[in-house]
Amino acid sequence: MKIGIIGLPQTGKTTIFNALTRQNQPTTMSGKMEIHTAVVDIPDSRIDNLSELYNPKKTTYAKVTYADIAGVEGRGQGDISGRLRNELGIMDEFIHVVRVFEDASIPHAANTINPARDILSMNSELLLNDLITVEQKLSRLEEERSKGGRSKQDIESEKELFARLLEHLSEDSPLREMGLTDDEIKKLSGYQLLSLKPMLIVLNLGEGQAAPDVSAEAGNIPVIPLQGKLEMELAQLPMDELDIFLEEYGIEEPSLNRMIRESYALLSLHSFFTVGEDEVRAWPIKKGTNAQDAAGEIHSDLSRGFIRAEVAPYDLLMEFKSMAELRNQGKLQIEGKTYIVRNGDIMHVRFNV
Ligand SMILES: Nc1nc2c(ncn2[C@@H]2O[C@H](COP(=O)(O)OP(=O)(O)OP(=O)(O)O)[C@@H](O)[C@H]2O)c(=O)[nH]1
Ligand SMILES: [Mg+2]
Repeated sequence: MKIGIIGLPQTGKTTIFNALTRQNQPTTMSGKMEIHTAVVDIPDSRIDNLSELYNPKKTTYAKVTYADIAGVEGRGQGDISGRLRNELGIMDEFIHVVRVFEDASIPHAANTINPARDILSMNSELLLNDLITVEQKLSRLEEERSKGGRSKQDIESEKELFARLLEHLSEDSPLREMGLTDDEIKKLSGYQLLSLKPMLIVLNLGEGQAAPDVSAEAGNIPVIPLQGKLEMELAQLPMDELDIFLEEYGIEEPSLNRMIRESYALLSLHSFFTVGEDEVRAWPIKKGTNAQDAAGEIHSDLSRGFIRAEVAPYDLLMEFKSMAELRNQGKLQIEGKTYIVRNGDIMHVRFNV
């Protein structure tokens, strides 16, 4: 899963990317399209606690890839093209970084600081691109119909779907809010529709700045205010110094962690866990995944030879301190292939190949 960080030039995308990755990419304006990617651990206090309980050789968090994508102007003209269009198309989600911080020495692409305006223009940028994609598809379907070839029925059912997309987009509403069925979304997967992808807005605040109210412009898009520059500085601190800093300022955790967790949840992902002396590990799965498919994430043999899963919710394991104790107390759930795995389930798969 890949999350693209987009926004106007000089809004703090690379700064936030650096905070995410504890890297130090230069934050200069290069003027050309550049993409940096990095795999980031999803912070999860449950994994921290399980790791403390088992003291394993290895602790593995769920992971997501973030891409710092410079060059999406968000001018609201729908003119994203070429390589950039392709890069955006392969993302599973967008984080739109909106500048709120004031700094006269850093020019703003539209000269003034106006988060509400920038949110609206990025949204219409993505929407207009989809409008173009959908219109092109509809006219190709028209041609196909006159030429013959594919069955009339196939063409008509595709036409019906794309006509509905067109109608929705014409009302200035992103495709992600259309309530498309999983089946329809699957059919559309090859078209890389941008407004269909989940999105998160990050308001990049200056020091001591309050977050502006952009709820009207953001609509259903979640908004996370944070101080990009501060987050980057925090991310460069050694862990023990970070703890001291957070305690001193009464901060529970860096806002960035919240951003990571929300961006993970927006992908419709959650985690189940495996535990043991060798490894404590979080496994990302789509919500609604059954036990057999979840087992397949660990290894295909576990899915193929699946017999049953021994399952306990995280809280229960923390209370009883071991899977063996849960088994002795008769508290382990014994589940079959079709069991829908829940967020935070500890799972032990019995299999035979
Ligand atoms: N004062 C202040 N400056 C910031 C903040 N975040 C970023 N900057 C500065 O703004 C400038 C641009 O930041 P970048 O992170 O490079 O922004 P960007 O969106 O990646 O820029 P491009 O890749 O050129 O589009 C840098 O000089 C940063 O130091 C912030 O929260 N406060
Ligand atoms: Mg940058």
